[in-house]
Amino acid sequence: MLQCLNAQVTDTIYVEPGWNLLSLPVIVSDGSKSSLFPSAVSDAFIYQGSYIAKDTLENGFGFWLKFDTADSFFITGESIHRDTINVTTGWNIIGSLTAPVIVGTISSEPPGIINSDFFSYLPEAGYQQTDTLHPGFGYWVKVIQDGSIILFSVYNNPPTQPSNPNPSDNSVDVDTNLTISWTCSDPDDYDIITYDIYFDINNPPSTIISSNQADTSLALSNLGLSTTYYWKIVAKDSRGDSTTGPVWSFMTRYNGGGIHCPGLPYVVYEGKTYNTVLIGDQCWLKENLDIGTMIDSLQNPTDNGTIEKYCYRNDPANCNTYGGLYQWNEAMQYTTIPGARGICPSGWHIPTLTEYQILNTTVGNDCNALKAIGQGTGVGAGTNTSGFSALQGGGRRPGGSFDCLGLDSGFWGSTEYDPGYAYFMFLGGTASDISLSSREKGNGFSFRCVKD
Ligand SMILES: [Ca+2]
Ligand SMILES: [Ca+2]
Repeated sequence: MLQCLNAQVTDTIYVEPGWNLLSLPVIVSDGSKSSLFPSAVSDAFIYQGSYIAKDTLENGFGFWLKFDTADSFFITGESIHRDTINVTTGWNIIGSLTAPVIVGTISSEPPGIINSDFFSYLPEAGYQQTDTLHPGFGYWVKVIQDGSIILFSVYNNPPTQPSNPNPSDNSVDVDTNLTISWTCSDPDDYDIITYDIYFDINNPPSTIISSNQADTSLALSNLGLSTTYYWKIVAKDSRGDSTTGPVWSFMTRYNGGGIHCPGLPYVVYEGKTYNTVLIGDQCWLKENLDIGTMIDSLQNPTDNGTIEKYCYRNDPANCNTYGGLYQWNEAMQYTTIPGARGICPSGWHIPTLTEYQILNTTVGNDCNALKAIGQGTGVGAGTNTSGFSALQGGGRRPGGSFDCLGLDSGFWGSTEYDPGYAYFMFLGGTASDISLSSREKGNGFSFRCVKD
C-alpha cells in the first residue's frame, strides 16, 4: 500500500559490475526490467523464501540485478514518502523510498517483529549493516513472524526563498509588456520545484496568475500605465513543502510625458511607491496619495492619530486606481498653516495656493497638460505634456455622496480661504483652463504632495 503520492521526481541509480541489490525508488508507469535497466545482464530476482525471476519490478521489493560494467539509470516517476511492505517469517529483501529512511524510525505491524539489522550489498564491499535506507537500494531484514514493515522518509528541505526578482524590487518606468523572473533552488538534489505566481495591484497580492509552473519566468502583457504591481512567488517542492518569497513591486512607465525629479525618481511611503515628476522647478508626486484607513462616506474623520480616507463609492479598488479622497482638515492633520506637511511623506508638504499658481503658470494655464492621456474629453482631453498625470477621481460631497469619477478631479491646497473653506485646484474634464478656487472643507478631494 502506497501513500502520499506526489509530483514526478527523478532518482539516479548507480550500479557496479557484478550483482547489485536494488529497488525502485519511485512509482513508474512501466516497471519492466528491460526498459528500466537495459544494460543488465541477468534476470531480476526477488526473494520470497526462495529466489523468483521477475520481468516487471515493483515498489517495496528489493531485487538482484547483474551488470558487466558500471552504469547509471535515471528513474522518473511519482515519489514515495511512505510505504507499508508485507514481509514473511525469516529473511526478506525490501525496497526503499524516494528519499532516505532512518532505520531508527522504521516500525512494524505487529510491532516488534523485526529481528535483525538492515543490510545492503555492494559488489565491492559485500554486505553492509546500515543505519539509513537509501533510494534505489534493496535491503535484507529478518522478521520473526508474518506482518509488515512501515517505512517513511523524513529527509526533506523546503525550497530556498525565491530571490533575484526581475524587474528588481521597487523598479519604476517598467514597460507594460515584460517578462518577470526569479531564482530559486531546492537543497535536495532529487527534488523538483514548481511555482505559483501571485500578481496584482494589491499588497500583498492575492491573485494567482500561474500555478504549478516549472519555469522561473513568466511573460506579462498589456499592464496598466503608471500602475504599481505587487508579486510574490510560492516555490513548492515535490515532497509537499513550500517556501513563500517576499512581496516585490514595480511601477509601470508613465502615462504620458514628464521627467523624474533629479536624483529622486520615486518615494516609498507607507508601503506604496510614488513616482516623482519635475514640472518647472517644482517636484511633485506623480500619483495621488493613497494612504490611511478607508471610512464609510457617511462618516467624518476625526483628529484621532489615524489617517482616514474615502474611496469612491466606498470601493477600495478606486483608492488603488485614483488614490484616496480626503477632507481638508484630515489632510492637513488639523493644522491651518499653509505649506503644512499634513499627510504627506516626510520632506514633502501640501501645496499652497501660491505653489498651485506657479504650477499654473509653468504649464501656461493648460488644464490638459496636467491630465493623463485618456482623461477628459473634447477641448478638455488630457495631453499630459507636464507628466502630472492627473486622473479624474471625482469627489466626495460634504453630505456623504460621491460624484464625477471619470469626469473631474480636484486637489486640495493648504491655504485656507476662510475658516470653512480652503483653496483647491480643479481640473474639469471638459475644460482646457485650470481653475483655482475654494470649496467647503468637508469635501473629499484627491491629494498631491510637493517637495519642500
Ligand atoms: Ca525539498
Ligand atoms: Ca484621523
